[in-house]
Amino acid sequence: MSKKCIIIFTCLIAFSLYAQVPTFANYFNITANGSPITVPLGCASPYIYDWDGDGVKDLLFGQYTSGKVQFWKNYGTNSNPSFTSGSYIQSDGVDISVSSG
Ligand SMILES: [Ca+2]
Repeated sequence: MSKKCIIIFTCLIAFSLYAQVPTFANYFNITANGSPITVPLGCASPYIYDWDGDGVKDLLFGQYTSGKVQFWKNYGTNSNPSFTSGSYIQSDGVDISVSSG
C-alpha cells in the first residue's frame, strides 16, 4: 500500500469516527390560533430570526411566485413560540418582493 493510500485511508477512518449523524426531532406543524400556518404558493424557505429586536425569535418565510416575505411575530418565548397572524414585510407602504434566481 502506498504512502498516499495510507494517508487517504487514515483520513477516511478519522472522518468516519468524528462525523456526526444529524438527529431530528419529530415533525410538527407551526400553528397560529390553533391552525397550521400555511404558505400561499411555492417554497417557503422559513427563517427563524428576531426580526423586531425584542429578544424573541420570530418566523419569516417567503413565497416563490410573488417573492413576498411574511413576518410572523412570536408572542411567546423562544422555547414555546406563539403566533397569531402574519403580515407581509413592507417598505414605504409597499410589500417588498424578492425576485427568484
Ligand atoms: Ca422578535
